[in-house]
Amino acid sequence: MNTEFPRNFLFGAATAATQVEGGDKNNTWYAWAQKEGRIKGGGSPLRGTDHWNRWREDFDLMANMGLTTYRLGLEWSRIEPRPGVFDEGAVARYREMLEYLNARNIKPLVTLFHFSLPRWLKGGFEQPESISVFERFVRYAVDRLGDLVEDWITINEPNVYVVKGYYFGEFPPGKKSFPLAMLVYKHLALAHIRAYNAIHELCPGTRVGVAHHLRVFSPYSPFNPADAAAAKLMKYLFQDAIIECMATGNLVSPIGHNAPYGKGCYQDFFGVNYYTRSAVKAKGFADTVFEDAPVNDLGWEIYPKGLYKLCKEVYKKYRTPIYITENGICDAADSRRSRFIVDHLYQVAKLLDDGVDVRRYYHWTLTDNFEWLEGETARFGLAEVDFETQKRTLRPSGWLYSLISKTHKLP
Ligand code: IFM
Repeated sequence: MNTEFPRNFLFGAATAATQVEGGDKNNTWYAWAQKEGRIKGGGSPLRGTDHWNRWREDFDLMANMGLTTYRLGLEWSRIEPRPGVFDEGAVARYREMLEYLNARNIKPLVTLFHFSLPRWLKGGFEQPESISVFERFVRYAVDRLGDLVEDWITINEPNVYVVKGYYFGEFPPGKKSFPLAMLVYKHLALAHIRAYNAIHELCPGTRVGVAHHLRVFSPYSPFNPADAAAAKLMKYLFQDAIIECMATGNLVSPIGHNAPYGKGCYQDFFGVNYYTRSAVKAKGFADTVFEDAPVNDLGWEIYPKGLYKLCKEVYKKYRTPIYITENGICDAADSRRSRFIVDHLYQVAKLLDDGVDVRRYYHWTLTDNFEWLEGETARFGLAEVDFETQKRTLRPSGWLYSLISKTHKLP
């Protein structure tokens, strides 16, 4: 098999504004972190990696690593600190960042909504008005930054946002209601379509997609039909239904049953965020891990073949170019990350060999960061961060990834 990547295949790293920038008190995650016990180790996104001030250092690191693309997020609450009031200073900073990236031939891919909302957006995406409010923000951001960006992600991991925030109640707003979760799914799907259309209207030729969190769902006991049925249902409810709504505009059950903005194709690329596989037990509709499976520091199974399986599946169904918008491992000791990278990129090489149009790979993530409920304790970075001094140190796996990006070959 050919383990050389085409010259136009892009290798990059992905981050999210709230996880790295620091300094913003106006977002829902800062508010959520104020209650003791919610975030492991008592962290908050207020510190992050101080990327808001140290972005040049981080971008230089990427340039030295030979990365050619970077996925970054915009903090909505920074850009629009009050409803309809926009902060020109914040946008100017993002412009500076994007210009710096472009000057170094690092193609930006910009995420508009990644788990964190402005605190003033009461009720978040539960309210139908949120669709227009989001569109207003998107239009503003794209109008000011669109000349510097060719690829946009409207929404990151709608399923994780909904399941954690509205079903398990672990993420803000901490609710536990299936009907509400479905309503938020519906509003997110419509918000995506409105944003998709708005971006194309403002910047024709731009590529727009969603970063979907995809998992493999396998029956815990392969010969148990109840486990098999539960795995199928979990997969549909967690990812397949929302993907269909966002990709085609057709709201499918249990999210909806019509196409309010018309059926069509609302994605120019398919963003795949891939980490793990779930071993599903029918009893208790439980999402577990296979015994003896290799796992990361958070207990998630390391299952590279899943990346191949899922990309093949979505490509067959939607025929859109694929960007792997996230793939990474929580591994503080850096003892498994190098292997993880090579094994997953091997699957990407296989996909290319099989004619699947995968165009980019973004490792999650460039530096250690604020990992939501895990705070600063979960280490996903190619570079280690000492949060006290904010010193960045490239890990051995970071050097390896740099070599792969520079040579376009797997070692
Ligand atoms: O840190 C997150 C990211 O924000 C969304 N995808 C999964 C990552 C690791 O948990």
